[in-house]
Amino acid sequence: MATDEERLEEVYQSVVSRNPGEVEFHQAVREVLDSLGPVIAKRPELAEQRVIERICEPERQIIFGVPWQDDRGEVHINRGFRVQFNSALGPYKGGLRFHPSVYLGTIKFLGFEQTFKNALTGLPIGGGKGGADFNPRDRSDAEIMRFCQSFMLELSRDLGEYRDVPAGDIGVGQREIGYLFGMYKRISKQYESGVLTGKGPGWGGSHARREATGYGSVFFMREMLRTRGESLEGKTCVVSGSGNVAIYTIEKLEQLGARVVACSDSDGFIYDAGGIDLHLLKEIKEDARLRISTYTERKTQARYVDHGNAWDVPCDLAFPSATQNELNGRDARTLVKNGCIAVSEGANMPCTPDAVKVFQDAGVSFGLGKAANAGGVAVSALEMQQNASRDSWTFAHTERRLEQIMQDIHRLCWETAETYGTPGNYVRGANMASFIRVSEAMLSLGLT
Ligand code: NDP
Ligand code: 2IT
Repeated sequence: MATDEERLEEVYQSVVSRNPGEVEFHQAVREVLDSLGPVIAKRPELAEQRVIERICEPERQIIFGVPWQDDRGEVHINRGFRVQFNSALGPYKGGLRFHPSVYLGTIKFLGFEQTFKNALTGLPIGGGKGGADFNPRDRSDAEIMRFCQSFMLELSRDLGEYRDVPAGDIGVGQREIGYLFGMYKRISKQYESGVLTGKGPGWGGSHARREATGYGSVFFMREMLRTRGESLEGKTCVVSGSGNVAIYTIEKLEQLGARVVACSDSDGFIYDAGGIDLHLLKEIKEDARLRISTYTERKTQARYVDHGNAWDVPCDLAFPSATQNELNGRDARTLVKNGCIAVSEGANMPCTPDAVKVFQDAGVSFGLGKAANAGGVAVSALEMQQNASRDSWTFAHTERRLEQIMQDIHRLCWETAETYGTPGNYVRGANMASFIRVSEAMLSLGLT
């Protein structure tokens, strides 16, 4: 009879052959399956009814064309996706990504991760993800609006407060959610607030949703540091990216007494030894939507390194918060050599498998994305709660809930890792704990 390891390997091989070329999806599945051995050994009933195979197969995959017209009247066609991955714990929930690199494999990897992440929050949300291979860079407001409207015209058929609730991700922020929601409202003839999250607080959104992913990643880091008898106070940090997650990671780190000396975009990074000027950063990225290189025009003592690698900058704490596989084994070795003691993944799967191994072998506390960046989707679920009860909570109340949720996720990962014989391993802890939650629900619901 096959051992548990052999059975998990068989499942992995079948995922690879059923989803050819979707390398990020394979990578995400590999990480989860590699974690499950101890759970299957102790609780074989969770592997019954082919639950592991079923968890790797999306419940539904929707692909559609998105035609739109630019400001010069030229017609473009993009490809839109929504992968409704798993609804054992609640309606499909997860963001939309607009980026030229998006293909089905990107959305599948993100939807798979989302299923487990959402389970860790303890809130009633299943996993899904969507997006398009649309490049919003240098597009006017009107072009973005027309694209969002065309995208929603098709996607609206598959959404609903109790069915599937998208939000933002790379290239999709409050502006895009506004255009998407406006179109949904028109098509459905209803002010169905709960169909999208990440809305503006003035039109049904939750306070602290914009801040939630970044703040949550810092709260998770604080918990990891506590287990080492350390705190954030006085720590030097590097945050990659300069989008939604990066900006609010920097904000919370500054509030809690740490100093962020570098952040980046896909063209290069800035180094500001005195600490990144958050006010200026927000002006550049949120208001003017410019490149990070313009930071040095206003702060001449800072340095911009064109095509440089932010992980070369010495730091105590690293927050990869841009995109998948942005931090490789070489970068991890540099960080370890420079004295980095902990990593919190604000992005989804930003560290390559060899980077994760370098961190774990060196005793660096490593908070994987599906745990560390779960604050965003958690506050999205709180937004759904507020919409369902036609209520609006204060910023302070919502932030306290977020803080509590991140502490609970940290404790769950920590304790699960211990229970199953891999103490301190958040990757194992998070994957096992979330698998238990999703598989128990799937078994209870029968073959549906
Ligand atoms: P934004 O679009 O606001 O910002 C993305 C940032 O990452 C930009 O600085 C961008 O630089 C950089 N970036 C994007 N793609 C690449 C790439 N291929 N190579 C290098 N840099 C890149 O997105 P978010 O901040 O919302 O998302 C960042 C990460 O966090 C993603 O992995 C996302 O999945 C994850 N995440 C987001 C959540 C949210 O609530 N928004 C929740 C949980 C996770 P440039 O402008 O040059 O492209
Ligand atoms: O990756 C993620 O968790 C998100 N992009 C947020 C999803 C959400 O529904 O808020």
